[in-house]
Amino acid sequence: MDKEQTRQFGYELGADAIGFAAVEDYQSKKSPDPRTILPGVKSLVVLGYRELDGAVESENTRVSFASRMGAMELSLKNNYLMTRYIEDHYQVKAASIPASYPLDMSLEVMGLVGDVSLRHAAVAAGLGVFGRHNLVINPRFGTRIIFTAILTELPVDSDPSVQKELCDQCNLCVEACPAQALDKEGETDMLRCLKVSQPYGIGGTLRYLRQFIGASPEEQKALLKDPRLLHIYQAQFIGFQYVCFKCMAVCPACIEA
Ligand code: B12
Ligand code: SF4
Ligand code: SF4
Repeated sequence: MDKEQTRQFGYELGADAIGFAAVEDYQSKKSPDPRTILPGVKSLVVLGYRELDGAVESENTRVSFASRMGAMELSLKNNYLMTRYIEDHYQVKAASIPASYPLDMSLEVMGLVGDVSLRHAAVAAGLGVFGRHNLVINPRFGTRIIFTAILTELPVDSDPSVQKELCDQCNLCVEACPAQALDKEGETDMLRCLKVSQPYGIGGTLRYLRQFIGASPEEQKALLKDPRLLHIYQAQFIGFQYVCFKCMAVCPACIEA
């Protein structure tokens, strides 16, 4: 694959960072083998989209998430266009891996493991290194970046990995986490994070439904006016999922003041 031509195509679409990895350099123990997605896979193209500073730092997380939705929408379309470009241009098969959803919701993983671990893919493609918050820090955009990937049948050499240690262990992310989900080094307590960062996701919805089912008719009338129901509505139908961005927002790595 002509990396530079492909990179150029991606930048023109609006991606902020693009890297390439040979499939053998992508190692994520918990994730499915990428050959279960594309049997002839030989490489990954990884794309990064920066988060907007005003949005990620805002205490109004509706604004933060609306901006994330913009990045996700742009990335979904771009990933499709770039995958199509690779298939057409090189006459090979390629598969588009979006930023976050849909996820495997089977009992074994319950939506906690992506089809491709985009952090491990980003590291393999030279787009960053893991920090104390278990997120990937990019040398240009710091933690304020989300990723997508494309699996392709074309062999490529991986881009040079980031050698510099970008996390200075300042611990700001650990201290700022309202769920204490980062206390143990090298592991995010997923359930703690989920409960606080997605209060109106599946967990919050089930809590509301259980309460509703067990309530008297009078209590049910009151529960129908509970603001939680409207929050759940926004989360489910509009897609407003995360209300916490603290570990991204406080990380000073590679962010100019
Ligand atoms: C499921 C999921 C979650 C779950 C579970 C997270 C988890 N621990 O994996 C929950 C809901 C908790 C979650 C929370 C968040 N998420 Co999330 N999430 C995902 C998703 C969809 C799948 C992740 C996955 O497959 N995990 C399972 C396996 C791969 O994890 P693992 O092997 O156990 O690796 C973990 C540790 O072992 C450790 N680790 C592994 N190797 C190494 C190596 C070193 C050196 C170190 C220090 C650590 C380390 O890091 C991982 C985190 O626990 C990805 C998108 C994707 N497809 O990758 C986004 C993704 C990881 N999420 C992202 C973000 C931004 C968030 C949040 C900030 C929420 C928000 N507001 O956006 C928080 C951050 C939580 C945190 N600090 O860890 C971004 C990260 C971007 C980045 N710059 O790194 C991703 C990549 C989405 C995207 N498209 O960009 N997420
Ligand atoms: S998203 Fe919020 S709750 Fe989850 S790890 Fe980051 S700071 Fe903690
Ligand atoms: S906030 Fe500090 S400790 Fe946490 S990842 Fe960023 S640089 Fe590392």
